[in-house]
Amino acid sequence: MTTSLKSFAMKSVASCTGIFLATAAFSTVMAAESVKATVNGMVCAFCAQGIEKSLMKMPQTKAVFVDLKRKVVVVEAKDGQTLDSQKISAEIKDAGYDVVKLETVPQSVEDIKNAMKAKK
Ligand SMILES: [Cu+2]
Repeated sequence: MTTSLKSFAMKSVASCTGIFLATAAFSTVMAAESVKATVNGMVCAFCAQGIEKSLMKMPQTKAVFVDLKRKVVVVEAKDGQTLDSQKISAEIKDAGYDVVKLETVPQSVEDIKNAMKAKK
């Protein structure tokens, strides 16, 4: 009885360490990459929705975030994928808006949302 309890305890410690190591490796290797665009002409939620839809169609897109007040559109790449910023710019222009600035940032959509919340 005592022996089986001991071996059970050791097993669970081992699996916990395994999960911990896997998580640590995951977060260092998978640095998020997003394209942040400053867009003129977006005035309402429908504009935001339309842009979001067309950008979500790209196979490399993991997430899209549109902030109307700040005129910002953020597209996050799927892990290990690279976004084509020119294609993003073209998609937004095709939808009828003006792209005034494009930059690649080492942040996820979640990171950018949190940073904006912190600034408020
Ligand atoms: Cu609109």
